[in-house]
Amino acid sequence: MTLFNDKTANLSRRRLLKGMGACAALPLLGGLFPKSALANAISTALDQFTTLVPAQKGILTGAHWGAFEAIVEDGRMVRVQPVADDPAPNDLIDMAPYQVHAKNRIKYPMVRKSWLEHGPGASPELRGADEWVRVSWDQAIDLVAGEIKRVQSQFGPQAIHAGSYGWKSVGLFHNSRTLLHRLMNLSGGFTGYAGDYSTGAAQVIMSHVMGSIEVYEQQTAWPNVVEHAELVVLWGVNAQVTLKNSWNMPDHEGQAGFQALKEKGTRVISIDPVYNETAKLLGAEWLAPNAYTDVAMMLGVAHSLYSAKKHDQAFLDRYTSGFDQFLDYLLGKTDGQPKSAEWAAAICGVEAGQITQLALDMAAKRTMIMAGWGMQRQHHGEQPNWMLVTLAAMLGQIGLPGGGFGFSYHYSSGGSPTAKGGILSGISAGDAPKNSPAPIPVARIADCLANPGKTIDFNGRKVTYPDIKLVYVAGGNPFHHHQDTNNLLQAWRRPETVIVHEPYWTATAKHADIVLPVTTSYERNDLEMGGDYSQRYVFPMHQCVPPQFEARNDFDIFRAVAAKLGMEEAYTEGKDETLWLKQMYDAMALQARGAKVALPPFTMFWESNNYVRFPVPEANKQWIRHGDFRENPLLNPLGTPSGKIEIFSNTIARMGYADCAGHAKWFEPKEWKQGPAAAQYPLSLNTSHPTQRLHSQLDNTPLRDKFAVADREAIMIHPDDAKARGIADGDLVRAFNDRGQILVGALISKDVRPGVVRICEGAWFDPAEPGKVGALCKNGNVNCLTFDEGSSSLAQGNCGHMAQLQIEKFAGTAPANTAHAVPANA
Ligand SMILES: Nc1nc2c(c(=O)[nH]1)N[C@H]1C(S)=C(S)[C@@H](COP(=O)(O)OP(=O)(O)OC[C@H]3O[C@@H](n4cnc5c(=O)[nH]c(N)nc54)[C@H](O)[C@@H]3O)O[C@H]1N2
Ligand SMILES: Nc1nc2c(c(=O)[nH]1)N[C@H]1C(S)=C(S)[C@@H](COP(=O)(O)OP(=O)(O)OC[C@H]3O[C@@H](n4cnc5c(=O)[nH]c(N)nc54)[C@H](O)[C@@H]3O)O[C@H]1N2
Ligand SMILES: [Mo]
Repeated sequence: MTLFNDKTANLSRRRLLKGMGACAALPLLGGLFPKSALANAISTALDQFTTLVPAQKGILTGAHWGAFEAIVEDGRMVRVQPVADDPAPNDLIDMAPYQVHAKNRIKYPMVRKSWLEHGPGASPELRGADEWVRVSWDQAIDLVAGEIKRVQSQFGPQAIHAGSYGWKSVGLFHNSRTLLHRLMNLSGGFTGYAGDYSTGAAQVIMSHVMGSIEVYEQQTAWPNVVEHAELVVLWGVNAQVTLKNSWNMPDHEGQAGFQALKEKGTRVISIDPVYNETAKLLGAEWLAPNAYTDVAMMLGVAHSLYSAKKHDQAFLDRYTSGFDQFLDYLLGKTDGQPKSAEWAAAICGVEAGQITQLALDMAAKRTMIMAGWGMQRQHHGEQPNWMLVTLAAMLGQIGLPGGGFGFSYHYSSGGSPTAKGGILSGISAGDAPKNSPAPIPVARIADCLANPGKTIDFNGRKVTYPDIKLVYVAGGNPFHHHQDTNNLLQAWRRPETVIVHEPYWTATAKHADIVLPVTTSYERNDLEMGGDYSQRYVFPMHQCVPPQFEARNDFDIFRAVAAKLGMEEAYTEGKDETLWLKQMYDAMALQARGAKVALPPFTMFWESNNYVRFPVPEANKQWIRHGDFRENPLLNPLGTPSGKIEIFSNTIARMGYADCAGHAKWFEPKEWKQGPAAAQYPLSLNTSHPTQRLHSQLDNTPLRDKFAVADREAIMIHPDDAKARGIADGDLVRAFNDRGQILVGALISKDVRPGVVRICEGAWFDPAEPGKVGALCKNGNVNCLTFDEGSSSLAQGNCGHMAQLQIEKFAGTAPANTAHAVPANA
C-alpha cells in the first residue's frame, strides 16, 4: 500500500508528460509592466481563446487562500483584489502586502553563534536561546553544502531528515519541499516521512476499508448533493472556516455548495463539541458530544438502526464483507456489552433519545454524512472513520445521488465538479537513489530524533528509527505543528545540525543553527492550478516585487548548494525559472488540446496577465462517488482484498494489534473526560484550525487584531467553566497540564460544550525563558499541551486534537508577547 504525502498525488487525472523540448528564455518580469507593444498585440489576439479571463488592475498571483491581483506602488505591494471568478473571497488575501513587508522577515543568512564557533553539535541546549551571527551567502552555502557532504559520508543518507513536512506556499515550481527532496535525492538520499498531519489515521484505515484513501478523493458533486440530499449530517465539520484555504489555489466552490444548501433549506445536523461557524451559517441543529467520544455515539446510532430493523441488509450483503463479525460486537455477543443508545449516551453525553432519533431520521431520508478530520487527529483516530463508513453502509445509501458519506467536503472544495482541460505538473523530486532509507511516520519525528534504534509498529510493518544528525526544514513549522512542544524542544537537541529556510523568524527558525532567508511567493514567478478537485483554473503567479533584503528563492539556494556539491547541471537540467515554467505550461497545454481546449502559447499567456478557466462537462456536475461500484460491484470492485467495503478486515485482524481490532470499535482514549487524568485536568481540549490563519501562517499580520484576545491566542470557554474559575471575558488565562503551560485570552461563549475548551492550532511558540523546557508560552501555542503518541500501531497518526488540561485566571503581570519579534543581532 502506498501512503501519499502529496495531497494531489492520488488524483488519478494527474499525469506527467515527459520529453518536452527546450526553448528560448523569456524576460518574465520585464515584459509585463508597463505593457509592451507585444502585450498590447496579445490582448487584441486573445479573443480567440475564450478560456482566458481578463485581469482588471493589478498583477495576477495568489496564495493558499485565493487568487488575486496585487496592486504595487513604488515597489511596494499596497493592496489586493480578488479575481472575478472567486465565489467566496476572504480576508486572508488582504494580508499579502503584510506578508511581503512583515517586520519579522529574515533579512540575511544567519548562523547560531556556538555552532559557528565550535562546529556541528555545539551547545544544542542553546538552540532557541543562543546569539545569531550574520554571514555572507557564500559562507552560508559553503556551510550547508559542507554539512550535507559530511553527514552523507560519515553517517549515510538515513542520518539526514529532510522530510520537511509543511504547507509552504502555492506554486508548482518554487515548491520548497520538492526542491529540497530533489537536492537530497541527487546527493545520496535522505530519511523522509509517510502520511501527513492532516489525515494520518484516516488515510491508512480507509485504504484497508474502502481500498482508497477517501480523504483526498473527489466527492459526489455539489450540484448532485444540493439536488438530492434531504438531510446533511456534518460530523465534526467546520467547512466555512476550513474551505478558506486549499492545497492548490482555491476555487471556493465548496463554500458556494454550502451556500446553496442553505438557500434550499436542506435540513442540517452538526455533531461537534463546538457550535461552529458552519453550523451557524446553515442554521444547523446541534448535537454536542463530549470530546473524543464519537465512536461510542456512532455505535449507539448503529445499534438503534439495527434494533429498529432500519438497516439495509441487501446493501450489506452485496457490497460489504464482515458485517456479521461486527454485529456480534454491536450486540454485545463478544464482550457482554450491547452498544445501545443508553450505553452510548453515558459515554458521549448526548441523550439516548436523540441518538435513536438521529438513526431513524438518517434511515428515513436521503442522507449525506460529511465528516471532518479533527476527530481522527486523536488517539484511536482510525475508529471514527471506520465506524462512520460502517454506519453509512448500514444505511445503504453509498453510491446513490446525494447519499452516503464524504470525507472531503470541508477540504479544498471536495465535490467541486472536475473540469476538462490540462493539468500542470511541477518540478519533480527526481528518483530516490537505490537503498534509500525507509520513511518514518510523519508525526513520529520527535520520537525518532530522541530514540535512534527504537522499533515501532506501522501498518503491519516494523519501522526502526535512524540516528538523525542533520535536520533540514524548508516550508514547514514543526515548532507549531508538532505535538508536545516541550518534548520536541528536547528531542531537537539530538541532531548535530538544523538548517531552516524561512521568510520569517518563526519559532522553528529561532531553533535552528543555520537560517536562510527565502522569498515569499510574491517575489518570484510561478504557476499553480486553481481548484484542487475541479482542476478548473491555471493561474500565473507573476512576481510582484523584487526579493526583499537578501532573500533568495529556495530553488536558487539549492542550485547554489548543488553547484558546491558538483551537481548543478543535474539539479537545474540546464533550465532557469522561465524555462521551467514554459515547459510546465506547454505540457499542460498539450493535454488541454487533447481535451479540445485551445490555449495560447506560453509567452502570450504570460504577457497577457490572464488566467485559464477550463470548461466543466455537465456529466461531471452529477458525478457520484462509488456510483460505479454500486452499479456493478463485480466490474468495478473496490481496491480492498474482498473488493467490497471491509466492515471486518482480515488484513488488520491478522496484524494482531491491541489498539486496532478487525472491525471498528470503541477504545477508551488515553486522555478524556472519564479517564484517569481528568481528576487533575478536567477540561478537554479542542484544537480546531484557525479562522483567520492557515496554521501559523499570517499570525504575524494585522488579521491578528480580529482573533487575538488580550494579545494572545483565544481560548473559548463555556460560561459555567469560566464562572467556576472566576474568569471573565477578555481575561488573561493560564492553560496547563503536566506537559506545558500557555497564556491565552478568554473568549466566553455558549458555543462550546461545557467541559470543552477550544484553542486553535497555529499560534507561534514564544517561551518566556527561551531554551527552557516547560517555560510558559506567552503567545498560546496549543501544542505545548498536546501529547506526542501515535494514534495506534496501525497508522501512527498524530493526536493533536486531544488532551486534558486545567485553566486559571493569570495572576502575575502580563509578560510582553515576543512571538513575532526578531532576535537580537538579526
Ligand atoms: N494540535 C494540533 N496540531 C496540529 C493540527 C491540529 O489540528 N491540532 N493540525 C495539523 C495539520 S492538519 C497540519 S497540515 C500542520 C500544519 O503545519 P505546517 O504546514 O508546518 O504549518 P504552516 O504554518 O503552514 O507552516 C508553513 C511554514 O512555511 C513557511 N513558508 C511559506 N512559504 C515558503 C517558501 O516558499 N519557502 C520556505 N522555505 N518556507 C515557506 C511559512 O512561513 C511557515 O512558517 O499542523 C498540524 N498540527
Ligand atoms: N482557515 C483555515 N482553513 C484550513 C486550515 C487552516 O489552518 N485555517 N488548515 C487546512 C488543513 S491543513 C486541514 S488538514 C484542514 C483541517 O480540517 P479539519 O481537520 O476538519 O478541521 P478542524 O478544525 O481540526 O476540525 C473540524 C471540526 O471538528 C471538530 N472536532 C474536534 N474534535 C472533535 C470531536 O472529538 N468530535 C467531533 N464530533 N468533532 C470534533 C472541531 O470542533 C471542528 O469544528 O483544514 C484546512 N483549511
Ligand atoms: Mo492539514
